[in-house]
Amino acid sequence: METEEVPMPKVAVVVFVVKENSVLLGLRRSSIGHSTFALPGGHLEFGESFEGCAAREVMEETGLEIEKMTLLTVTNNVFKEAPKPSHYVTVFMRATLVDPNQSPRNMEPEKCDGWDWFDWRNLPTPLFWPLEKMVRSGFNPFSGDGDGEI
Ligand code: 8DG
Ligand code: MG
Repeated sequence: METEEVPMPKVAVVVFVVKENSVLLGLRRSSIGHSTFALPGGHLEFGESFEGCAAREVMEETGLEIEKMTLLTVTNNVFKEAPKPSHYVTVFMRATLVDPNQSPRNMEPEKCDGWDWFDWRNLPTPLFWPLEKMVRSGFNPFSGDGDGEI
């Protein structure tokens, strides 16, 4: 079909899973952002809520069960350098663990080298550039919800 040839923006939902002062990041193996640290997340499915997508993607990628999902912000990201140029409207959510003692598992090793907790004040490098851009702008996923900025 002719319309399939026209590139379209897609919607992604990604999640700051927070635990104390840390967030969960994984080293990407996908072509977009290969070898950079990124949040768990993926494509919004037809008919899905942001909260539902956040819970599903975090479970699929890390095995973690999350709760208290809230919408933080949305950014517009055009990946011109990717093998196939792509454009994502990225919805950033925040969530906490149902069981704070649960450890992440690397459920999709073809997409990620592994998950770990990183202190927000001491993030690893390089960060996936949409995340890097937010950090540089002063964005803080811990602020504005009563939990206090760190
Ligand atoms: P799916 O097919 O399982 O639904 O998707 P995925 O394979 O898990 O997709 P993804 O690449 O992890 O996420 C989709 C897009 O979201 C990604 O290509 C670009 C955008 N994106 C950002 N920032 C981040 C981020 O920090 N983490 C992730 N995972 N994706 C991000 O703009
Ligand atoms: Mg993903």
